[in-house]
Amino acid sequence: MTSILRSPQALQLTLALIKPDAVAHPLILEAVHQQILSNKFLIVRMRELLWRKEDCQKFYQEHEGRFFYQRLVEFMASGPIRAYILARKDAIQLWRTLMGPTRVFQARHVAPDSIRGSFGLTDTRNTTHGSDSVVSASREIAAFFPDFSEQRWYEEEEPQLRCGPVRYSPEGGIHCAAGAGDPGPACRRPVGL
Ligand code: 3AN
Repeated sequence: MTSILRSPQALQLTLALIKPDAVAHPLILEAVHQQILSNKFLIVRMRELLWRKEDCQKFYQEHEGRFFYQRLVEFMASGPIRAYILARKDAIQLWRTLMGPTRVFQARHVAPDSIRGSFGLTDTRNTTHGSDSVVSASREIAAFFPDFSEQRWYEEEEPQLRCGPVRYSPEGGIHCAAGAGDPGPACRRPVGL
């Protein structure tokens, strides 16, 4: 973890995943992407990947032994997923609110317009994942984006993104600071689709 002091205004980072049930459906995938944009998240990085079962097991190890663990691990390795680093003020809490409750029946009941309330199929196939704390966001971002340095991002990109102007690239699906002549590392780096 970085030890740099952050302004109270600093953007917060979170890891968001779109799970195989949603990536398999282009309209749902696009709808979730649009929810990210319309809720004013900045997309810092994005990639699509196939997850190996061992990586799923490691990621979800806190749930090892629970009745749904095996099912969850098999499912998450069953098809492509999309991973995002999202930035926003209170990104962690806001993304979790947008996702809705873990259990789809509950999501449909108490948060029918949430992502899981709208698109979730079952408690396992529940469309999205989001980090639940600053510590887990750092760990999860590092798991999916090993080349991403949170410290460097806070030093170099965060101030520009926070103070704007910001440009969204529909081709790359990410936001970049648009002020300087140089588009910044996020825009220079090819998106791993
Ligand atoms: P969340 O993703 O809402 O933070 P966690 O971290 O408790 O929820 O659970 C991780 C994942 O495990 C969930 N997204 C869901 O796919 C699966 N899961 C959690 N609880 C259940 C359950 N009772 N039945 C089936 N799958 C579950």
